[in-house]
Amino acid sequence: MQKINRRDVLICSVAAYAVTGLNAAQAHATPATYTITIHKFKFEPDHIDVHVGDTITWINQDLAPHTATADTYDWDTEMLEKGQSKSFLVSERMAGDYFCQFHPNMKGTITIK
Ligand SMILES: [Cu+2]
Repeated sequence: MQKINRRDVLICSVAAYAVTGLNAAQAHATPATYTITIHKFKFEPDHIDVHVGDTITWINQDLAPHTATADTYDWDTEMLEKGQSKSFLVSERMAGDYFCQFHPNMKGTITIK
């Protein structure tokens, strides 16, 4: 039986780490965080372009409670009172239109780049 020395094990570990790191870099170089302010019954901005792996935060600055809810109901911030926020890590399923459950005329769109 061949003996495995410590050096071989170390090289193997470093190679595995390098491959993992490369895949992550290809998927998305630098994850970004985007803030959408809910103000005067509008999502500001009402359209954002994001990458999978980015983070979107909704923060409500109105006295009235709001939600950011996918048209498909796949994701939902649920009720945000004044000053409250909710963040989601962007996944493919977040692409598309969303609205406020209390004020359905409030609309926003997420585009995955
Ligand atoms: Cu609302």
